[in-house]
Amino acid sequence: MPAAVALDRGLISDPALRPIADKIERGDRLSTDDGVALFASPDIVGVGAMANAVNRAKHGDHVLFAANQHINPTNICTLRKTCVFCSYARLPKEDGAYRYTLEQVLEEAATANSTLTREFHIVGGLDMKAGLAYYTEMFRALKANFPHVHIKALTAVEIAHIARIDKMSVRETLIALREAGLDTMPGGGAEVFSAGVRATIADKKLAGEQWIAVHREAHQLGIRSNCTMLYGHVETYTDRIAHLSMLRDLQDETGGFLAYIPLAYHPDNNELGHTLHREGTATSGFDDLKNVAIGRLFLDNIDHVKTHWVMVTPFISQTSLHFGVNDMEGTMVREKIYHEAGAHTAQAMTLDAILRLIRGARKVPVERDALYRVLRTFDGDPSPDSVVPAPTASAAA
Ligand code: V47
Ligand code: SF4
Repeated sequence: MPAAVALDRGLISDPALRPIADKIERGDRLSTDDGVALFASPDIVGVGAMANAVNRAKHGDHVLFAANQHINPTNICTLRKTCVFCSYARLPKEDGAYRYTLEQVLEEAATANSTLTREFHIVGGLDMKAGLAYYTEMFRALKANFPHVHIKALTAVEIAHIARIDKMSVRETLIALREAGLDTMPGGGAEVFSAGVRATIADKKLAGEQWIAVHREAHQLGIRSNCTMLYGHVETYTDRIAHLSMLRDLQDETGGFLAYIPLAYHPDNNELGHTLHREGTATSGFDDLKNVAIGRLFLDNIDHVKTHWVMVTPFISQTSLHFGVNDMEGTMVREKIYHEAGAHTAQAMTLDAILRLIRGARKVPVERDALYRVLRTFDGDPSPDSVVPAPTASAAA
């Protein structure tokens, strides 16, 4: 059951939100109808105020971030033609296709020794030549060379793909990957679980129920994971809430999700963006803020809601800290997936820029590790600053 939270009712102007506010004040769980009503409401201030109150009750003014490095080892993907929202994947012989050798992965990871990096976030395509041995060798070598760095790797879709290639069960695959060094799993590959939406944007991808089943298996083995939702394409409000309900149900069952991250769809260089005539556009700030706020309100059993500044800009990410978010995707090195899809943000953010963003929102930055343990709190704010630097692409941490 969620905790009862006091609200400033004066901030809520839409009468349709009043019964929802009553539930939050009583500590009652929101229904799917409530979730849809939240998305349908134009009262962004009211929705945000409720999410902010719930978030502050859980986390006070603290905003977490972790220094991480993204590694995308292969963009070769068997679903290249059917995930029509993806700009990153290539067929094996297509221009721009790549698969890193172990040496290339280690070379890319090498910056972890001279930066604050404490987490490698490793995801890529469904490459027929990247089976279990490719990843176990990679994880063993990364652990040998960077023993202090946590490995968050492989979406549920990639795990199921490796299991298929190597003719193993998902459970056996997870156990073998864990033995090689996998610590936790990221939340990608979820997109939107609705069968109708999946048939349109990700036909042939692991079904929603199967995505949930892989995470259930991981949680039962003690492997924690994240969860996501890709919003802003063809999905309806009902689809979004059905998706969040499936995540909430699994969390009730296992408690294995660490964080929820809504992912804003980027329409450049992919077939879906072209079909929808959306190239060069982005999701609206209104929808970006609604998605984090409703994630916070509906997913009452997931502690952390994370904003991904690469996708929504550092400026929306900063504002989202007052709309229910308590966690920021940290300093990152060389992200590729959204930059192929038209994200114009930098590919890395310095520690100083992250601190300024968080402090600029009058919040307290807290560095965490990959399992959300606090590493250091950046107390005090010498100069609360309304001027936020645009992050530079040049340096990480
Ligand atoms: O599953 C692909 C998305 C996801 C596009 O767990 C796109 O901490 C927008 O899940 N526009 C992978 N999104 C990334 C991911 C993630 C990111 C940050 C943190 C964590 C975490 C997980 O990227 C894919 C898909 O949903 N994606 N193409 C696109 N054109
Ligand atoms: Fe492949 Fe993932 Fe892109 Fe789909 S979203 S084509 S599975 S890399």
